Amino acid sequence: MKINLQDMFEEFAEARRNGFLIVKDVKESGNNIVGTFCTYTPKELIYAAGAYPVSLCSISESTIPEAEKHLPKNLCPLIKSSYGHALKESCPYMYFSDFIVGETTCDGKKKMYELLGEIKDTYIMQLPQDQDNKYGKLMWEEEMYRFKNKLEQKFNVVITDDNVRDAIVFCNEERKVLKEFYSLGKLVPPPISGYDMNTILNGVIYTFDKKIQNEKLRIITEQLREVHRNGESKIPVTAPRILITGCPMGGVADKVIKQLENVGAVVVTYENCGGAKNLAHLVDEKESPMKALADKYLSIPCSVMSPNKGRESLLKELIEDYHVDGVIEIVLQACHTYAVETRSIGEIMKSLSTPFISLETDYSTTDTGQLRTRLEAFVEML
Ligand code: BJ8
Repeated sequence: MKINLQDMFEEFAEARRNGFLIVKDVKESGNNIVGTFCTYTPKELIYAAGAYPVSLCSISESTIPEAEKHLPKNLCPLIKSSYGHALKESCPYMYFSDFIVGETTCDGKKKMYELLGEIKDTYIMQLPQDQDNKYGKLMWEEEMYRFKNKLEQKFNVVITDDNVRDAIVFCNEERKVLKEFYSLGKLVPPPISGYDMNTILNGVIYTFDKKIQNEKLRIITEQLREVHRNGESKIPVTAPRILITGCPMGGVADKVIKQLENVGAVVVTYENCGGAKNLAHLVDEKESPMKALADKYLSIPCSVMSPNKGRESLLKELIEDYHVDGVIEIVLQACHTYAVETRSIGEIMKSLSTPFISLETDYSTTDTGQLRTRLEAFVEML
């Protein structure tokens, strides 16, 4: 079956807005919904409880002034935006969630969750911050059981090991399909722009029917491979190939990715959440399911971990596999963990002779021009 790729990109771009209506239907059909904020959430357990995980709104600048009535101005925009939505009751996904699950990741987020708990039932998983320590691993596995109990009590269900195994297979299938899709960035030239790729990776967060999503993504991937085989990619073979790393991009995609591609580069891979950081590794289907979940999620290389060596090795792997010419790091204002890692990531890039810049930004449009100038200068240098 041939599909119109542009229509498909638009469908994924609209997924968040359309998802507003779908989440209402899902809820009104008697389903349970759990709101999530972070990649560390073991969504398999939510599916195993017969519920749907849904990502909560966190990319709009419009809710930040409201949030700043309770939170300090000097806080990451993602945290303020999320909390502002809760105060303004403007995130339908939150509205229809039976409860919210958060993790003790960065300081700002975990303290915001305390305030969020005054507005909505908020459950916190205690995330250890050392991935290699055996006590940390045991603690995180224990947290999996604690979360499972919460789901069982809240939804009056029993979650068996088989339920969890089925959910692991189900979520792994989505990861495999997404990985096949984003691996198109390895092709030279890539058959899809980084902006369209990001749109799809973002759109899937708000898509409830994963079977249909997987089918569509398989078709898109195959069609884009054909575009490449036929030499029909609109991206010039000479376009500098960029890897994006750092904080989540949702709130700044237009002013970073769009502008970067407008000045002649192409984003071929995303290391940040939504990209390889989350999707690169599957949950082990042969391991005992709760331990497998604990192992997979604790290994996510986010800067809240100390140390966070996994980010360095993932970056090295991606730079090689995607023939990367330059690396751009996005640091959301007041994100201390990523800001501190900038130095070590910069050193690694130097050792690999890979050009690197780190851009600090927020959700406003005030630095759009300044960012364009910096992106232009970076691309010219490549
Ligand atoms: S796994 S990146 S989604 S924590 S940008 S709120 S770290 S101050 S969003 Fe994140 Fe999970 Fe990590 Fe991914 Fe804090 Fe930084 Fe803000 Fe952040």
